[in-house]
Amino acid sequence: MRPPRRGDRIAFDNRQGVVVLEFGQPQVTIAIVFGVLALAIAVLALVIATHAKEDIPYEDVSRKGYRFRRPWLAFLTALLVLTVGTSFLLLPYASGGRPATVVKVSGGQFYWTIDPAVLPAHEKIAFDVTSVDVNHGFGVYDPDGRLIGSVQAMPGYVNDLRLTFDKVGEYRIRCFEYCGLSHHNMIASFRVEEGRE
Ligand SMILES: [Cu+2]
Repeated sequence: MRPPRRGDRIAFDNRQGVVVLEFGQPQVTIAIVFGVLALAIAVLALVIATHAKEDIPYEDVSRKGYRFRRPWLAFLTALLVLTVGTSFLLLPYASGGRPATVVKVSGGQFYWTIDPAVLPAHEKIAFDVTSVDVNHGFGVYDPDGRLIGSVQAMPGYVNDLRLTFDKVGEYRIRCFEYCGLSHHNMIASFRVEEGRE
């Protein structure tokens, strides 16, 4: 196989963890909405610029503007309370009792220890994550290579990550925090199996 040259197309394999943007994904929707809004604002500015004929007294403009300010402030306040309030319901922090299965995870330069390394499917599992030296990042990938959870592994602290696995198979761990020369080699795995034992 010849070495790649400029202008070559590089084919990414989706299973390698590279996400291909497609319609229906939130990033694409956000890009379209943002683009349409930006275009609308640009057209509005153009219309205003071409239709402006003469100066309007400042008092006329400010009177109209101030009438609008109070309801606008009320609207923004309501929106803020609603969005912040809703986000509190969706906080991804551990809640409820301690799950039956607790996995001890420890990161070190440059390895992971995971005990136990075979876990039951369909039940909540607590990962007690810590580090023996520097900060590491505990990132969990499902058998399809999708990131499903992560938490910092910090020396002197135990961080609690709770996950429920619905797919059986091999789950991969990758380090998420640059921790030294062999950081990229900090790959480990555990298995998820149907039922207990
Ligand atoms: Cu690392």
